[in-house]
Amino acid sequence: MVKNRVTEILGTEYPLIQGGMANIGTGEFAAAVSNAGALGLIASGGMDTEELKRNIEICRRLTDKPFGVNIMLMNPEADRMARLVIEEGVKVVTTGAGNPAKFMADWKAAGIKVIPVVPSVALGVRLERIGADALIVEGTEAGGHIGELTTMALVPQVVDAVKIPVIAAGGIADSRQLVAAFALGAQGVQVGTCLLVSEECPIHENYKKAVLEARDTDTTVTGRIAGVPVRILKNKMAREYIRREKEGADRLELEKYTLGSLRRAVLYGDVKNGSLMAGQVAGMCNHVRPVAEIIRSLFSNSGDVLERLEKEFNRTAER
Ligand code: TUI
Repeated sequence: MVKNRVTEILGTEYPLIQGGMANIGTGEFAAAVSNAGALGLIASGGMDTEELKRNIEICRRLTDKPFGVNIMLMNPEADRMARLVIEEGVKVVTTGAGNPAKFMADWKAAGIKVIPVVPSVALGVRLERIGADALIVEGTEAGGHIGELTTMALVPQVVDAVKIPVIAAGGIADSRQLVAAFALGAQGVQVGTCLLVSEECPIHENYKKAVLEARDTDTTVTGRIAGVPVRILKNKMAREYIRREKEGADRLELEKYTLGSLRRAVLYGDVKNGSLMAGQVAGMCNHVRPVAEIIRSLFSNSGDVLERLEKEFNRTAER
């Protein structure tokens, strides 16, 4: 059992946050994650403000445990959503795909715990200065919209630059990676891909099957040229996107194409023309299990990892 600054901030049993996966993090799914002892997140990316409000209501009906809302800052309704989370008394807000600075003062005044995703030291330092309670430091191994740096390189650099707790994301699907994240100085983790293959995850069965069958090299990054890098499973859509991009399609057109195609994958299981967002750990997510079991085993197996490390290091010292 881990009790630390992150569980304190989140009010959860485990220092673990569900990634804010657009079109996937519904009120129902967030409640399943919260009921398992972690922080479920309602992902507003791909929703409008009314849908977000409905999903908050659904989540509240299904759990009395803490949950949060992820505001995807590229969402055209981000401003309205920023006000809604205050009106609704949401306790934890995470942000992604941009700089949430303009919302910070209002959120802090409302007593919200604000945990932005940052892809760099500079943004982390800036957001700590204006009141962030913790940072989710996400490496490029993650699925969806990503930064340039790896979890391994970025997490310790942010840890050294800030005083607030760091939550590592990107490349975490089992206890070895969980322990590694803590070894880098993180005090919590955010996971997404390993929850895609949970029983409760509301993605279409075809999407789930594609993640279950994916190998280590099966993700690729679209949107690098347009400046909106998004990690997805390789398929016809990925090839088509990269072709359009090379032909000079503009950023707005590509963004619309991606979000529309994410919905095609999540809701209709179109694994050819849909955008199957997933992280590099997809290759090790091979079994469908209940959310509670996935989360429990991440932490309960960490004892074995630590024991092995201890032995390994002692043996090395004896030589
Ligand atoms: O946001 C994510 N992952 C996402 S959002 C999403 S929906 C989408 N669909 C199509 C195009 C774009 C988005 C799918 N996956 N993760 C958190 C994250 N945030 N990763 C990287 C960042 C980030 C990038 C730049 C955060 C801040 C940032 O700041 C730039 C600035 O303005 O300083």
